[in-house]
Amino acid sequence: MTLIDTSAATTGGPALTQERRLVTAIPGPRSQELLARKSAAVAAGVGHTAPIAAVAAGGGVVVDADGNSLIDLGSGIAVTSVGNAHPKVVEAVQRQAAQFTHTCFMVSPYEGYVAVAEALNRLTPGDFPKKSALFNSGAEAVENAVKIARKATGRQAVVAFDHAYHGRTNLTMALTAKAMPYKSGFGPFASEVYRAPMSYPYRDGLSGPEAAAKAISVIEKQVGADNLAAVIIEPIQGEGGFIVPAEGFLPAISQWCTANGVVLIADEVQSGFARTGAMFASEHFGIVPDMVTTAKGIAGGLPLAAVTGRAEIMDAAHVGGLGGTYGGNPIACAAALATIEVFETEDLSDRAREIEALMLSRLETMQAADPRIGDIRGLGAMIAIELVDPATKAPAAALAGAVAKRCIAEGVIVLTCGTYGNVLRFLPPLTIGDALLSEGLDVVAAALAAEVAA
Ligand code: PLZ
Repeated sequence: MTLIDTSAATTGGPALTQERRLVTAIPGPRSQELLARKSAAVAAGVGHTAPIAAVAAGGGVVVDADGNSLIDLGSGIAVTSVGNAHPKVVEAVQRQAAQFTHTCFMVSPYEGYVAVAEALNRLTPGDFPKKSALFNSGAEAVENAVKIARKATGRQAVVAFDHAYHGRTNLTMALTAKAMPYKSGFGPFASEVYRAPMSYPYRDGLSGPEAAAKAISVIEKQVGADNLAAVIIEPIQGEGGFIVPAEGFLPAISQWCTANGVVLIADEVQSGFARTGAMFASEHFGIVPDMVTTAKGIAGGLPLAAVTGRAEIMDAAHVGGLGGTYGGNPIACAAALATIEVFETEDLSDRAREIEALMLSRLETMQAADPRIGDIRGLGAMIAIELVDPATKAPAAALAGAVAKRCIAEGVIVLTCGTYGNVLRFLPPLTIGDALLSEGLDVVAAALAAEVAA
């Protein structure tokens, strides 16, 4: 067994020098060595975006085994919003790990789990009585939200939207829209899942109410309200392309759900926890979902997920009907409590709005000079640009891929997304400094410019 030399950076957290630093080509020799071991030992289906061997991360950077320091515009897909290895999270994890690592909450309950549930019941939208249940991953939270909604309504059908992403387990693959890479060859998929058209202002040209009327018509005619347990929607779609629905879309869907006894589940796995400049993205649209699924940003990088909802819906599942060996693991709960404290005491929603202002002004300047940036959208520190052929608006997926690759080679981690693969998304940790964020966007601009020349 060879262990990666971490001497390039032995401690993470914000103490790491906040700089972009390239000391080798990416990937450097040590990273290459790990990637060779990865391809020999890890199933080919598990891909990676940045070809590096990460050894430390914090603030706004990820450091690799060769000593390169990359600007992080991805946060491990919207997870490390409080910054990687935040000292308060590290301290909470260490303290809890030394106390006990596991009892199984269903065997011997402990306070951390209950305290996380209390915090979620307080923080999620809606001032009615709420309850929560904890799980390990976003997909598992979504699965459980659907289970609970079915039990509560006595109905089976679930509606998800075009461009939706809800996970990779069997039910959540069915809910997810995109075939490649998430679904192809992995069926058969769960039944009683139906798809409605999403509001996608850049491409459908519809107002929110128009797009909602279209979706509601599909739901009423093709599913039937009486058969429908739940409508699940990401208030801002993540993997599907950071699609922000037109104004009025979400309220209309929400009102229709209420009028028809259908449970509205907001999947805030990617958009939750200060990411969009509010604790939850639902708040921007004035909707109060019956249930909210959360994960990612909740625990500073530890695996934790939750379903929070109206108490009477959450209590519909019989005793013993919900659970899992690790759901609400005590270390993950300790991390979540520390993370939530950081969100609140450091006012990271406010920081997300500052990041939005900085990113939008930079991206708008770029767009004015480059019509291949067809659309700029998103809220807070969840911003994306959709790259297109300026003449036809046809998605420019190859361009997006090439720009992201070039950025990574230049020391900036940039992720793509979108049904058409043509969206560059920016999800920096909320602890990134302005100078570093600005430098990251300089690199994005240079990469886009270089792809004209190329
Ligand atoms: N719901 C809205 O964004 C996870 C997927 C990464 P898990 N998104 C990142 C990948 O390619 O696997 C996500 C999401 C929304 C649910 C999920 C699923 O969360 O924690 O990955 O299961």
